[in-house]
Amino acid sequence: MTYECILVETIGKVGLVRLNRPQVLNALNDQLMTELGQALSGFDADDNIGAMVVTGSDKAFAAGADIAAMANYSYMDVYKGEYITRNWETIKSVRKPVIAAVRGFALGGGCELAMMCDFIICADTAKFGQPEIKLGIIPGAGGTQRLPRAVSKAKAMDLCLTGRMMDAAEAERAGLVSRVVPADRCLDEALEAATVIAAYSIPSVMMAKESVNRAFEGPLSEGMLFERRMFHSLFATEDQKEGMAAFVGKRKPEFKNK
Ligand code: CO8
Repeated sequence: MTYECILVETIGKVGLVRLNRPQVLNALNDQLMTELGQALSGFDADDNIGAMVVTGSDKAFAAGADIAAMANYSYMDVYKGEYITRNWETIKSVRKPVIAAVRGFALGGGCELAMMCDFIICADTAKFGQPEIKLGIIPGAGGTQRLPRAVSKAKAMDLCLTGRMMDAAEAERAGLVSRVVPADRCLDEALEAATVIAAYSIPSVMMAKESVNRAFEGPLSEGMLFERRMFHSLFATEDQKEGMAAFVGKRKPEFKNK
C-alpha cells in the first residue's frame, strides 16, 4: 500500500507508523487519519505482528487537526458530512496494543490521538494540550472525555479551559503518560516495549487490553466479571499450558498464539 501522509515499516513483530506531514507539524487531516486507520488495521490482521507503535517527528507528534483544512467547514459539513471526524475511531477498533511515542507537540487532536493509543511513552520534550478553546471550538475526539479519566477533572478542566500546554514531567505526574525518557530514546523505548509485548501470547495480550479498557466502561462489578471470564477462557489456550509448563520446567516459553 502506498501512503502519502504516513510512513509505515515493520521491525520484527512490531508495526511502526510515523505521521509524516512535517511542513504542518503532522496536522491531522482526513487523508492522514484514513491512512493511519488502514495501516493499523492491516497490522492488526497480520499474524506476524504482535504490537504497534505510532510516532511523529522530533518536533511534533501532531499539532492537532488541520486548522487550515477545517477553517471554512460549515455545520452541515462536519455534522452531516462528518468531515474531519469520520475516520477518527478506526484506531479504537484495533485489538492488538498500540503505543504512542510522543516527542514534541501533542496538541488538540494530536493529544486525543495519543490518548486513543493504549499507553503513551513520551520524550522529555513532549508538550500536551487541548488548545481548541483558543480557536472558538472544543475538543472533538476525547479531550473532554478521555483526558479527565486519565488525569483528573481538575487538570482536564485546566487544560481544556485555559488552552495551556503541559510538559512531560507534569504529564507523568498527572498519569497521562506511562514513561518519560530522553528525546533520543523515546522511539527506541516504545519499540522495545512493543517488542516485549509482541513476544507474549497474542490472545492473552488482546484479552489484557480488552479487560483494562473495560475498567473505563461501566461499573466495577461488570469489569470484574469480564476480567474473570477472560481469565477463565485463557485456560482453553495452548499458550497457557505452554507458558506455565515453561515456568515450571525453568525454560523460555514458545508461544504459538493459540
Ligand atoms: N493545523 C494546520 N497547520 C498547522 C497546525 C495545525 N493544527 N499546527 C501547525 N501548523 C503549521 C503552521 O501553520 C506552520 O505553517 P507555515 O510554516 O506554513 O506557517 C507550520 O505548521 C509550523 O508551525 P509554527 O510556525 O506555528 O511553529 P511554532 O513552533 O512557532 O509553533 C505550535 C508550534 C505551538 C504547535 C503552533 O503551530 C500551534 O499553535 N499550532 C496549532 C495548535 C492547535 O491549535 N491545535 C488544535 C487544533 S484543533 C483540533 O485539533 C481539534 C481536534 C478535533 C478532532 C475531532 C475529530 C473527531
